[in-house]
Amino acid sequence: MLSSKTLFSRAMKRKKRKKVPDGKMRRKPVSGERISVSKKSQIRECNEDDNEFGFGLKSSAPSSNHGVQPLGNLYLASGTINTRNIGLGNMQILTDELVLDVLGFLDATHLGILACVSKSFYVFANHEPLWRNLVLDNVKGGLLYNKTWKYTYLAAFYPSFDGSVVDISGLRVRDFYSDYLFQSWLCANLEMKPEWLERDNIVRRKGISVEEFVLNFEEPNKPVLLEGCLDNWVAREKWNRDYLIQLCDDVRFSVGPVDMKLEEFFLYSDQAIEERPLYLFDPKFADKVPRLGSEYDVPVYFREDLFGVLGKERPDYRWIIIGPSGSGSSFHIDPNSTSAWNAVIRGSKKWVLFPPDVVPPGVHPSPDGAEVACPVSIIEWFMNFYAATKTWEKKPIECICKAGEVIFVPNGWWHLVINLEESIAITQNYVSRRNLLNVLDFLKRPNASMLVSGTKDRVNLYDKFKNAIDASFPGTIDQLARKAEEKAAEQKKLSFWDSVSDSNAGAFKFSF
Ligand SMILES: O=C(O)CCC(=O)C(=O)O
Repeated sequence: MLSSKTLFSRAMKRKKRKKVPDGKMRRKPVSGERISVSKKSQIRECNEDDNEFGFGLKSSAPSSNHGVQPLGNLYLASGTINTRNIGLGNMQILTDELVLDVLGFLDATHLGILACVSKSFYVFANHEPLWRNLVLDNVKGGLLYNKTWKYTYLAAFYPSFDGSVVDISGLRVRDFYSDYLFQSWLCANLEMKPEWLERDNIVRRKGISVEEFVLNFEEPNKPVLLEGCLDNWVAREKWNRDYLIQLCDDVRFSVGPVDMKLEEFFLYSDQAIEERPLYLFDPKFADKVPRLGSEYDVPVYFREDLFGVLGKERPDYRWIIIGPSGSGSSFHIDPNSTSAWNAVIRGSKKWVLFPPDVVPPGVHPSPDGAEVACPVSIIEWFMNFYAATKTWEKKPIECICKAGEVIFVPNGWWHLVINLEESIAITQNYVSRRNLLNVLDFLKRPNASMLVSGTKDRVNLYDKFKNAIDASFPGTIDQLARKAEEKAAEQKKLSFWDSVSDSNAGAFKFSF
């Protein structure tokens, strides 16, 4: 691994704060940079020589990150110079993150000028996520990705710029040590380790009845992987790149903060090597291209969809999801306390799920649940936190969901998803009678205006939904509330008997 030759301070964990209710799952642009040939081969050597952690790089790992090395290497270097500090002048006291935050205020021209000031500023000012932000903030209309974010920017704003002749590796700077920049590069270029993919402990079912699904999974709020329920989907047969590009033509889909045509998105995803690749995640896909909506059917288990009573006022509930290998969704709980199903049409996805009472390691929700601080990227979570789950009493549920399979994500469960190859999926969030009371409770919370998502009217959603349910299904809410009370009383009785009886011996337990 990154052993004696490449000492990387693994304790350094980068965190991002994310507001939960902002769409179903949104992410901020971050990271992605390069490594020099020698550094790359150094790490490869390390992998072969000393496999303590076994990190492997993607074969597509580019050949330059401007020579940035992890800070630990400084202690083994013959000299004590860190070019990072010398070239930053008075700014050297700032952390790398802060330097990048400051540079994030600059426009492209000033970033370009700053890159000429010193070797250190050259490295910082070429940090790809800075250019990614500049592109995403400024390029309107067609986004034609061109090798790197910096060259994409230049090609968009300087028509005389000839991207075909540039060398994307850039300059290599000697004696530059930075854990932040190194980790950012590493996370963009790491292969998923086999042991991150090994655990497969989800219950799988094929051909079960709706009653079995409700009894064994929906009612007890447990995940399940359902096989064979997409067999009749037109989407399974037809949806591939060429078909979708032709069908969707000039239609633009939501890709993080920008809208892209499918052709543009695939142009990007074929080239990008990023820690957090852009992800196409569009809730309006079926309005934009009605054929997309008619080429799949809601699996039989999920047909009760009570938010339907709100008609056009219902919160966003279905998404088409397309992303390259490495893209995905970092830890979150689904919006409005809904449950969800996620069907993989092409590709495959690694899932990690924790029950509602277990906050995943490395994830820190604010007390009101409105914000979550978590590692910058999914890959960083695997690198720094996955191993911790091995010793946890409550192990996560994990699986790889392949094309043709559907996962049921019960309400309140934390989940993280990473695409192991380019994937196309459909997901829907829904409310059935099993989680209606949860959803109503959620919508009624005092900070609902911060928590409710997917709709413009966050404050009145509770009243609107409750009234619409009362009108369409009179008495249902009271009936469910009575059932819930009975169940709670039953459970209380059971736990009383558990506490006074020795369940193994079937006898009373006396404690003095
Ligand atoms: O990236 C994915 O496919 C998972 C999406 C997800 O977690 C969600 O829709 O809640």
